[in-house]
Amino acid sequence: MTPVVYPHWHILGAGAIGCLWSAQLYKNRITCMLLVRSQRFKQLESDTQPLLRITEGGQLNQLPVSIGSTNDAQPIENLLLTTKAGDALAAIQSVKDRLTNNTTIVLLQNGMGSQQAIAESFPELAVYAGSTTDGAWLESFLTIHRAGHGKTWLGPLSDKAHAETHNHAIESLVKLVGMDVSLTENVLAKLQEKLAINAAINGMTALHNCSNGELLKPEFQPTIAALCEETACVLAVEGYSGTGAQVLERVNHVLTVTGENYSSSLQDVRNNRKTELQWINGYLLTLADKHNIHAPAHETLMSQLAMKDIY
Ligand code: KPL
Repeated sequence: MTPVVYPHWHILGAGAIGCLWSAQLYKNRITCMLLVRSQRFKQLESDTQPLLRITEGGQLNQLPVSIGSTNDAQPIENLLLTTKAGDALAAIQSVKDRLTNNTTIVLLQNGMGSQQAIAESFPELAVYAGSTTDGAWLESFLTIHRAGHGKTWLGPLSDKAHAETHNHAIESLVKLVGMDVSLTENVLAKLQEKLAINAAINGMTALHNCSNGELLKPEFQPTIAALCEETACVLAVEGYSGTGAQVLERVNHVLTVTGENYSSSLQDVRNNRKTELQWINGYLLTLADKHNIHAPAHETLMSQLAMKDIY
């Protein structure tokens, strides 16, 4: 009998999603190493085993985690990139000497645009993208809270990934117990669906400093509807088939079920971090501009955010 060989993963981006995947891989006995910048790595005490603290449903779990520096030399077989969209390309460039022609890359960024930029920069590699509705937030380094179990779609992005009939490492992610991961041939459609929702919610909650549920108030609904209408119209140039009314229905459903939550963009603002709105509404505006489509609701939203120094 041939022994089962489990793939080894490196995770780059020690935020909430990177830590969540690191914990799930550990629980599924798949080895993985969380990569941090060399400066951060030097600050870690070398004589103690780092622990990842994950709280879920009021219960705290502490799991050992293997941490390495981006500056190490050993090759990376499989890379899960979980940085923010704006940091993704630079992060992958920082480990490019460790990538081989056999490296599989999985990109888990919000919004769109950063994934395509990476697939174009690394055409020789099997690049996959993911779209996730998993909810987790980072309290401090290696301390996260899992807010909700979502679904993750993974699918090929680069030509090399599209040509593969089988990818052992990707299959290891699909089989993870404790995560709901499925494969799709059309990951761009999944990214568009998520982008359409984020484009109506994230910027608005950041601007009005409110919970998701507050956007259901009548005073916000006309703007939300206009954003959804424009999103459907702009994304149609890339094959999106949903109507504005369908997007609005999905957005209002998300606002209802996540009513108490604060969007990731509002959390970024509150923690003085740059948001990913450039990769959400910004992506739509670039696309609109390229195809001469008028998108005044998105334009107004982005300028109102800029007036409040929210980028
Ligand atoms: O994905 C989200 C985010 O906060 O980024 C939503 C769907 C808006 C849930 O909060």
